[in-house]
Amino acid sequence: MKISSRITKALNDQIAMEAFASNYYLSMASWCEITGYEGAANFFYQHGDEERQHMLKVVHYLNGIGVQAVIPQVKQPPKTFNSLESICKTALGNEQAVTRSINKIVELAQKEKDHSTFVFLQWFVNEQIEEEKLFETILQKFVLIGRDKLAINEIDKALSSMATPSTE
Ligand code: OFO
Repeated sequence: MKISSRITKALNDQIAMEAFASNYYLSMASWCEITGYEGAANFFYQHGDEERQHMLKVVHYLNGIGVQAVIPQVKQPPKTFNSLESICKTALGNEQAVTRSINKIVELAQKEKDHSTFVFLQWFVNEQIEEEKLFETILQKFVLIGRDKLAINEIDKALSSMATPSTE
């Protein structure tokens, strides 16, 4: 099957974006672990694994249609963060950027009548709705529970229970 060079490039860029997201969550997890936020560390380690699965989905899609995927160099994410809340805000902002990127490829696939890529991307469209909702829900907890030490401890525990192993 043939897909255009523009779509090939966009999908390879998406591989790089998912790889960076995976590394970014890994850095967040590592900071949480060293800072003593055990629950949040679990959550972000697991989320980093999920992003790697997203990256692999695109790799397999391209290879499956006979277009060799480009495995990117991964940029270094920030090493330190200000607080658990600021991490979650950054995560939401990053997810919104991923949503914009997916939407752009969907629009390109529509424009080029590339039905295969269009259908492939539907999973990502739905996933991004979930991803944004997830971080909005977590951020709401800071408003509802608070930001003092006890509240942060509660939120850390809540994050741990949200760290379910991914099936995707
Ligand atoms: Fe890949 O969903 Fe988050 O970024």
